[in-house]
Amino acid sequence: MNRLLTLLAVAGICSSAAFAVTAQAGEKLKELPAFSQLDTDADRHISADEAKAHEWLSKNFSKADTDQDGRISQSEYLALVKMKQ
Ligand SMILES: [Ca+2]
Ligand SMILES: [Ca+2]
Repeated sequence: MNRLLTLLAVAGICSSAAFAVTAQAGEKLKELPAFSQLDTDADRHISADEAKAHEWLSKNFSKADTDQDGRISQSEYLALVKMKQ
């Protein structure tokens, strides 16, 4: 089933569909909450667990964690938000 869907997607996707996906990603980025909303234990870092509250952030956690210390600092979060705007 997945294979069929993939084939259909490859055959059927046109540039407007690709554009729609990009636009959808943009929508999700707009929904990035304030740092303090994600930092629920207020230790000034977003842990991997805290990032799970936001699907996109969770998926991009390692990208956001630029110093690779396993958590996102406020400056890392702001850099991520700016980069994606
Ligand atoms: Ca925290
Ligand atoms: Ca970090």
